[in-house]
Amino acid sequence: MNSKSKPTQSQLTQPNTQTLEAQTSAPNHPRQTKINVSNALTFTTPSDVKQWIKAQAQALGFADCGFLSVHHPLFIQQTERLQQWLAKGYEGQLQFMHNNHQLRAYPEQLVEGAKTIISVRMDYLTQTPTPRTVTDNAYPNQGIIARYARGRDYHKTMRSRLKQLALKIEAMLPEWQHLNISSEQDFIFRPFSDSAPIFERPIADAAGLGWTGKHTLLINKQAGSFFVLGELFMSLELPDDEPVKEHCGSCSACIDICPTQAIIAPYELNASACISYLTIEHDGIIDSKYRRAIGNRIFGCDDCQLICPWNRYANLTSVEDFAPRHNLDSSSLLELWQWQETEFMKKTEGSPLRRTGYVNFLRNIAIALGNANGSAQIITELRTKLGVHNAMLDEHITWAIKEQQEKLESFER
Ligand code: B12
Ligand code: SF4
Ligand code: SF4
Repeated sequence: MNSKSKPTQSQLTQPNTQTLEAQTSAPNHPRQTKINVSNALTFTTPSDVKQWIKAQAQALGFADCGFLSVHHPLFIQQTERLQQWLAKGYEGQLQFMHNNHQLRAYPEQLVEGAKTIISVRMDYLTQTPTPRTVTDNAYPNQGIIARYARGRDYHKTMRSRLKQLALKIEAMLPEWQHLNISSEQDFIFRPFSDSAPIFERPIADAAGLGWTGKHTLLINKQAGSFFVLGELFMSLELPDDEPVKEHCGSCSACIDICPTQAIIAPYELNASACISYLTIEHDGIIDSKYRRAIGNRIFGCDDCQLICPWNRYANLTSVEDFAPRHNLDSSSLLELWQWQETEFMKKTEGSPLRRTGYVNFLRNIAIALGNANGSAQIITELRTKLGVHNAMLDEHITWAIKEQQEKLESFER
């Protein structure tokens, strides 16, 4: 390859066997025999470095990555928007949204010495959903768990792979000394995924990973929106990527389908009305005005994504960690209702489901059982947990029994 040519995709990802052999066959003369891992590559500009990092990220299971300066103007702008959002009371019990606004506005203070954020996305679907349809509604006796949450907790998967990416970058620093991208300094890095006061979706948007849909999630033209986001803060100084054009146009399918009308207006979500918030984050009584709308969703909600036309392009994941555990993609409500606390703790080890806690999990199933097809067996099963845990759960069980009785009575009429 001449000095101007860019590395190809396969050159970027293939390990250089010549290098490894040279290093292992001459252990006594490391200085003379040291051949750098990139001896087939030429890095002429910082863009070559970005291309190399992107290829490494993809080899680690990330679908894509983009680059953004920690000093980008979006951080101050988003902090102001967040404050307006909080002033409307949309956060419900999400108290952490009130904290650390200084760090949100100045992310360079979050990781001292960081200059660039690598924003990554990771697909999580293990089955292709039927396009533009909420098929989950066709199974009222099944407990629907959001698709991101059926396997291993993605936070751990993301952070450990981001760390691997950082180590690969660190090993390459000597090759990039001529590029004036701070590679001669000590390498500082820190991986995040949903674990710090960071505007993850706006970062990914500005770094060109997709556009923000009217449901407030990021969408990619080639891959839909069923992916999670993460970031690697690092001390290399690389140029920003450009945002992409938005493609929602006049569509409003997500706003129209939302069972609880949580999407107040395009790009404006009242989190406290969102089923994802109610079933995962909200502790205690769920307002009865939302219970019928919750349907059979017992942990999270995918409706605004399932209906989105761009998800006909959603990709399946290459990451095994997302594979559903314990039939969480096809369990009946009654099966899940029968889990004892020890079983819940065992089966949700390393799973996002742990977050809601056992009694709130039962609360969610009780609501869904109230919404299931009328059945005397469901009423009997609901009664087995009355008076067993706490008054909050009893209130939901009593509501569900009443809903079931009304259905059975209307059949008899
Ligand atoms: C709090 C939170 C929630 C809350 C609130 C969601 C929300 N939209 O705010 C609840 C619990 C409801 C929630 C639900 C879900 N979440 Co969530 N959540 C977060 C979290 C931790 C913070 C988001 C945040 O800052 N919200 C505050 C509001 C103010 O921010 P915002 O929506 O971005 O609002 C801005 C826009 O309205 C914007 N704005 C205003 N006007 C305009 C105009 C235009 C044109 C534009 C572009 C923007 C714009 O300004 C606002 C202020 O910044 C992030 C992780 C993170 N650290 O970023 C994950 C995150 C956003 N969630 C994620 C996921 C997957 C989900 C669910 C799909 C899970 C599920 N299946 O149940 C649902 C989807 C619900 C939905 N429609 O958004 C992913 C999104 C991935 C993606 N493809 O975008 C994230 C990034 C987590 C991750 N690491 O992957 N979540
Ligand atoms: S996740 Fe469900 S409840 Fe929340 S905004 Fe989307 S459709 Fe509405
Ligand atoms: S459903 Fe329509 S409006 Fe909503 S995010 Fe998708 S394309 Fe945009």
